[in-house]
Amino acid sequence: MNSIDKTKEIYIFDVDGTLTPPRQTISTNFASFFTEFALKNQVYLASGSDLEKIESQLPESILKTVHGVFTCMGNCFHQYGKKIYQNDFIEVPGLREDLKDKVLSSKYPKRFGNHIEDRVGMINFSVVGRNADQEAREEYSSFDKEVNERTLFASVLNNKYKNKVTAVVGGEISIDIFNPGKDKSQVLTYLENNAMISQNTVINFYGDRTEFGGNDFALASAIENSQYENNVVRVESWKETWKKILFLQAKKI
Ligand code: M1P
Repeated sequence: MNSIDKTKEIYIFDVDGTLTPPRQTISTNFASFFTEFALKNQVYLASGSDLEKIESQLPESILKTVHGVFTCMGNCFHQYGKKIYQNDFIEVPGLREDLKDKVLSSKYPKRFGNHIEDRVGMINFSVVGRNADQEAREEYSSFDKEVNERTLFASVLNNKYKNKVTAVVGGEISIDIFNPGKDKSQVLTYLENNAMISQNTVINFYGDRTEFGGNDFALASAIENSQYENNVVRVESWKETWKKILFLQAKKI
């Protein structure tokens, strides 16, 4: 972690799809660039994933330099190597049965196991299964793009369990499920409640799923509707994130 006091401007980055391809390691060149960037700026990470996965994707140079890592949709926060808080998921009767039924009923033909992954304050659900290898991920992702399975199933859950759970799409093969409000908007709430930002702070947020129904949407809209000057940047990939950071830096010179 660096100790620059730059409460005037902060940067929040999603991880999968924004700094790395989903569940893959960050590119070496981008990692060097991003480490330098994090040394000079106040940077936070905000992922749907858990710390163990993020640690396998990003080098220590980044994880030690950033000001904090929000994981599991903001249900857990790590700073200076310590866990600062975590929320529990409140179970909803019938939900797990519906997830199991979906694994059985989906028209996608292959299953690789680990379909319902419990994380801090949330569940990550995948029809193809989290044990799918890269080839199987890509195959499922093409199927999902054609039939929109994840978005449709997330809507089914959101209708059926209104006020009890929210389901959103992130990454390539899964959906994130949590209790209402226990989404990435918790990042902004935490920074505000702990005086980590001030009235004059400019908040920059980079995410690949900032659209409605995506797992960056809640944070993107909380920032956009806040009192703070902000830039919410939607990207298609880590390469675009890199380009957009460079563009922003060029504008500031
Ligand atoms: O950030 C959202 C999700 O990104 C990845 O999703 P998938 O495995 O579907 O590609 C994973 O990191 C997942 O854990 C995370 O919730």
